[in-house]
Amino acid sequence: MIKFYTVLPDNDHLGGARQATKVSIALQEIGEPFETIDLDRRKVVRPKDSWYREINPNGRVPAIDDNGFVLWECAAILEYLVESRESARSLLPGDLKQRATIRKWMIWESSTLTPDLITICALATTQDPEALASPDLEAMVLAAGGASYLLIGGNKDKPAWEQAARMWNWDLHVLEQGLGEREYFGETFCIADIALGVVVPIAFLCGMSVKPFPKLSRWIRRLGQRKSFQRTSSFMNHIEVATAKNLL
Ligand SMILES: N[C@@H](CCC(=O)N[C@@H](CS)C(=O)NCC(=O)O)C(=O)O
Repeated sequence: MIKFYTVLPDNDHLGGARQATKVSIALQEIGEPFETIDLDRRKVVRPKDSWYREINPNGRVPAIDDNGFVLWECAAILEYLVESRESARSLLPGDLKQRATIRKWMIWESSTLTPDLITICALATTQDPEALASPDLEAMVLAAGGASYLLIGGNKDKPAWEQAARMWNWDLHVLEQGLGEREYFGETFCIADIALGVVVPIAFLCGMSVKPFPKLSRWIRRLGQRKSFQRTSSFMNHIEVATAKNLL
């Protein structure tokens, strides 16, 4: 059975490992049984001498162990699941060009969208700490962003925040255009929906709205109707924040 290494929300001061939920959502979508190994972020994931560094030398979650084959990085794990399991094929639907387009969104999410998210979260903590829904957002950003946070974390510049917010809204615009009239980022629900669907709602914690992007807003609600997302407490928490603050 696949072992899934993560940090669950219940005993974690940062509310669990949000990126890692991409993997548990994918495993649930394909009906693959898995054993969850819930790690202590401070005692097991981070320490350089921890046994977990043998699993992931980055000291990050998620990682999986599939019968002795260890893999880390969400995008690589999702692609591996699709390629190794017949039941997962539907998560990478379409012909060659459609599948390449899905991979494009996966790469864009980790190379552009998530770094932009980390930037707005980092700057949000210096702009309006009281408005933040998560008291530990700053620590969360540090956990996810590492060095990039340290570079900009002390920047109390309003123009820097405004520029980061513009950047994020531009990303949302790119997503809105990319989604077009379809329900999902693939011909049907696919791994890009999982990757993007975990990341986009995190920005609700920083007060970023998707209201100017009605297709995206409907897409997030559509994801919220899937059992795999409903069972993901961090996703549901971000939706609650968005609803309370009228951001969705
Ligand atoms: N690029 C990585 C990102 C993983 C990541 O940032 N994980 C965070 C939790 S969401 C983490 O493990 N942080 C380590 C810490 O809290 O010290 C992936 O896609 O797997």
